[in-house]
Amino acid sequence: MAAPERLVFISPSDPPGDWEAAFRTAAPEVEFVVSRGEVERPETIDWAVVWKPPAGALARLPNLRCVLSLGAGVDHILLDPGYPRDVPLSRVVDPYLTAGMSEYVVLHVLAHHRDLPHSLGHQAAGRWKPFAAPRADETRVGILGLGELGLDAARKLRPFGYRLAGWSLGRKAEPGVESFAGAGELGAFLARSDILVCLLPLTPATRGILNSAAFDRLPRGARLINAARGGHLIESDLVAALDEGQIGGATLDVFQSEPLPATSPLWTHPKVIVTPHIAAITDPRSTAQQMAESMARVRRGEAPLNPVDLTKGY
Ligand code: NDP
Ligand code: OXD
Repeated sequence: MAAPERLVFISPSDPPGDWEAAFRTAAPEVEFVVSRGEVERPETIDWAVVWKPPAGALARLPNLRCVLSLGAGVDHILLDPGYPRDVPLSRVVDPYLTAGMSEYVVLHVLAHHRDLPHSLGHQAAGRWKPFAAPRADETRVGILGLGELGLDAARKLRPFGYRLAGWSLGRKAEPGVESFAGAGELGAFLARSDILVCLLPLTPATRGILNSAAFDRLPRGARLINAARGGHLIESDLVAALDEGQIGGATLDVFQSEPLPATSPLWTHPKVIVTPHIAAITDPRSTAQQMAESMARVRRGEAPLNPVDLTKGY
């Protein structure tokens, strides 16, 4: 009888019990092994389900058939220069994750459009100070990244009447969303974005894209929502732009260093809303089903679901 397939689960933050239970339903034929450092009998591991695996960990699994990211983003895996590039890599594209991200984006676009931070400041001071928000149809929302998450967010923002645009590598034809494509159109896209939402993957081309030069292209007082990766944002540039008034407020879910250090000025900045990388959380039950489908495909000699293009890095 053939030995059972083995799956190693590597994550410093995801609860292994929830994933083990989900895989017991989705792929009961596969043995679920939680890595707490070295993996026993590494040559017997077929599948790796990972978030931020330590550098070199995947290269030490010589018979790996597929790596399954616990997130939609895969920068946490491809940062490892020893990533075994001949092993297919699959990322999460899941309706619950997408819905969660769109809820977050809609919540914070509305919060900035209606200037909730300003109202909360007045409340804290016991001040009754009415003010009018701009009209939605005169408020320009720009989404960096019009992929799975960016497109869904745009579709869910559309009923509010915002003037929507998106920036991507290739041109998009989404009704009601003006499409800007490529580095050459970034400046024009920024210049028309009163509320800028970042939903880009973190790649060498997008690292540090939210910097002083980009902020200077935005309309004065523009708002920033970064729910993508901390590596997109130069945090010191943002603090300077907030203090100077070029940026009027920001929501940040992701940071250069996570957890956000206690000494960061972002924690207490009156114009900043901080959330602890919770914009969208991978749902184990739904995602384990998809991972089981990817494993079935790889067994048949096919590509997994949602394969990552290693040359593009997303
Ligand atoms: P996709 O791969 O579906 O979409 C990425 C989009 O970015 C595409 O539209 C792509 O363009 C565009 N893009 C990539 N590189 C460039 C570039 N150099 N210039 C212009 N456009 C570019 O990713 P998802 O929408 O699924 O996810 C986006 C990111 O969101 C993830 O990588 C992850 O980092 C982050 N995320 C954060 C979460 C959180 O909780 N904070 C939760 C989930 C995801 P094109 O369409 O032309 O290829
Ligand atoms: C992801 C994340 O990439 O949660 O899915 O950040």
